[in-house]
Amino acid sequence: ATQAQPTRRGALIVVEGLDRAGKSSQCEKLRDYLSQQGSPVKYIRFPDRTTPIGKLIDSYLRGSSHQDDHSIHLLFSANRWEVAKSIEEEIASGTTVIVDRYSYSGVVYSAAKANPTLSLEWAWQPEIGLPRPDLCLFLGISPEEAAKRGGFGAERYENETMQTRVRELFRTIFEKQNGVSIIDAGKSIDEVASEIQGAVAGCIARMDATAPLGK
Ligand code: DGP
Ligand code: NA
Ligand code: NA
Repeated sequence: ATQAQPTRRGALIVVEGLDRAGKSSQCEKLRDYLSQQGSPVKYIRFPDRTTPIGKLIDSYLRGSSHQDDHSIHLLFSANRWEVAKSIEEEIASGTTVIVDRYSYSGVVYSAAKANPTLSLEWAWQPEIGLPRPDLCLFLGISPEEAAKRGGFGAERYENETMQTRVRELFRTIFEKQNGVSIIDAGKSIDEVASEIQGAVAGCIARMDATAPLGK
């Protein structure tokens, strides 16, 4: 009898970046690319504004409600925890999951507020134990290039002071983080897409798809 093939799990691919770096359109392109290759693939984004917790986050981001900095931080984290199990199940069943923003945005945007009791270290704690990405792609963009792509949107955090701090903190955490691919998102959409495809193909080729997803 032929021996059963061990189940190959999917990869967990996280895409991070500043506002206006083109994250969402690149995530869609990556999803289409992988599915054309015949890989089962799912694209999700955080915050997921559709859940009850997500609705609180949405109202906060639109400026319709106020939240204590720690409280909103924990809600963003809870919004990831509420789908953690379903991410693990998708991955275990062989589906590659592309995630638009994850724990890195989580810690960086909160710590950027320079609230004296909300350090990067504090901000990491509720993220510990979430599914660990196999690859994180960081879409970097200069302030000049971002400005060319239009003005700031109306949401909370979309202002010069916040974006400058967020840029610095992303740099700080990605300097010491392994498994991060820094992509120059100032290039053309197609150039960025092909760099992303190369990094993802490399990750999938290197990873041990018979070992479970990390935490
Ligand atoms: P987006 O829908 O991707 O534009 O994200 C909405 C905004 O929320 C964006 O400015 C980044 C910010 N954000 C995303 N995740 C988190 C998080 O976990 N914590 C905090 N404080 N902000 C976040
Ligand atoms: Na945004
Ligand atoms: Na976005």
